[in-house]
Amino acid sequence: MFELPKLNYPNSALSPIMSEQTLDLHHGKHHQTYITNLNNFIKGSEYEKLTLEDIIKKSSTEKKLGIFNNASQHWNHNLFWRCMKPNGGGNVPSKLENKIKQDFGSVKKFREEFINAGIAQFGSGWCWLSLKEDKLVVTKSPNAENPIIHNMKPILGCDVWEHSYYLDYKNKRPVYLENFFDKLINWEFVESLL
Ligand code: MN3
Repeated sequence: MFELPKLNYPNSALSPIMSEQTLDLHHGKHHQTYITNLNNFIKGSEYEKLTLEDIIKKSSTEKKLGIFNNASQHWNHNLFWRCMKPNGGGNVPSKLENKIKQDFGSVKKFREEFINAGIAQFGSGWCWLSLKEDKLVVTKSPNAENPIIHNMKPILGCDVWEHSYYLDYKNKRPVYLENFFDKLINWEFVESLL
C-alpha cells in the first residue's frame, strides 16, 4: 500500500508563489487520489509486490494505462514536492552549476530551455531536467509520462497541469514557470540527485 508522503514544509510556506489553497488541493486531494487509485488497481495483482519504479516500467511496457498513469503521477509528485522549498531559487550550488554549464552553456540558457519546455507542453504534463547517461537534458512529457521509461533519471520536475497553477496564476503558465524556477526550486536537493 502506498501512502501520501508528508511535505517537508507547511502548506502555507510557499505562499504567495504557490498558495496554501493550491497545496491543500494539489497535495491533499490530487496526489492522494493518484495513490488511492493506484492501491485499488494493484490490489491482489502481481504488481502489488513491486517497487514504484518497477510498477511504472512494467505497466508502461504492458500498456496498463490505469496503473501506469497513477503510479507515474505518484512518482512525479514525490519528486516535485521535494524540488521546492520556502525561499527557494537563487544561486545554483557549484557542482550542479558546473554540470549545467558543461551541458547547456550557462545557467541562463538552461533556465530558458526548461521554462520553454514547460510552456511548449500542449495541455497537461511536465517539464524535466534529467540525466541521460551522464549528460543533463531538458525534456517535456504529456500527462503522467515520466522520463524513467525512456531510460533517463529525472532530478528536477515541474508540474504544468492546470491544477498546479490555475488558482494562483490563472492562464499565465509562463509566469508560474518563471516563479517556480526563480523562487521555489530547492537546488541543494536537485544537486543531491546528480
Ligand atoms: Mn499535479
